[in-house]
Amino acid sequence: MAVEKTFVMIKPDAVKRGLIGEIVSRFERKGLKIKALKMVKLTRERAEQLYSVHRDKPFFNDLVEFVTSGPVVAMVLEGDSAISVVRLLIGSTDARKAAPGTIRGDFALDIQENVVHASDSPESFEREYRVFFTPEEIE
Ligand code: FUP
Repeated sequence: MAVEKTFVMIKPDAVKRGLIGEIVSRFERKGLKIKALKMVKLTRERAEQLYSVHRDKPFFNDLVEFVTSGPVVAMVLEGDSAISVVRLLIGSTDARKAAPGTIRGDFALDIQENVVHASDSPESFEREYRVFFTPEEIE
């Protein structure tokens, strides 16, 4: 058993639609532990830092505009194989193709406004959580 931490962000579309409770509840019901959680409005600089791997992509500017369009909810979750388990729970990036029963599959119909973000590797977790939290805050 490998206990891991992962970073999740509920995006502005889901916050505006009143889905925070529903989404947090799915992670809790799965058995993941909430180590830290906060609601904030991202600055442009922090959004660019979060999505730095996509800096050269054609959708980068739109993506930064979208994630700064309203508050987001950032959290660190912990559990056995948390990174891959959370990726399974959220479903495919393109919500039109996300399986029913997944968060994106149940609540979204778009590749950009896809409700939630989650780290895809231990390396992205280490980089992404630091956009919102200090190491002491997630102990
Ligand atoms: P994911 O890890 O599932 O969030 O997916 P990616 O890292 O591939 O993409 C990051 C974000 O870029 C997605 F949440 C949405 C956005 N995106 C677009 O807006 N257009 C695209 O064609 C691909 C991704």
